[in-house]
Amino acid sequence: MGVIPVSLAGCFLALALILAPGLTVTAAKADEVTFDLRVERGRVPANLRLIRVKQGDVVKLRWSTDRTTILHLHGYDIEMKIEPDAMAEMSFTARATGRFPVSVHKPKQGGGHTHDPPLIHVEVHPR
Ligand SMILES: [Cu+2]
Repeated sequence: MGVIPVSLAGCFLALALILAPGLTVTAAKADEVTFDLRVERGRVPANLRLIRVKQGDVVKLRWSTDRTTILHLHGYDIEMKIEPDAMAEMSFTARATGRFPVSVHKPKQGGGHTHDPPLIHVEVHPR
């Protein structure tokens, strides 16, 4: 009597192994990639100024800062205010390929805003 459950378990194991490669491919098509970015005196460390991801990735940019700053991811057009002592997450699916700057918005007298040179660039590469 004890033999049957054991062979059944073996059967399930074989099935799982057959399915595994398919699952791996699916996961590789939509990676979730997270970057921790610290803005200090209006700058991001040099080694983090170019973020490279693949098309389809779910990208999470986790920002922290030493002063209140308004960020704008161009192209994807995400604007976000980040403040000291709080982590702010900028999350998007990288559908469009290209090179997209994240710049700081500063209110301009008489309306509108100005852009400083970009803090970082996000490069979305075709898969
Ligand atoms: Cu802008």
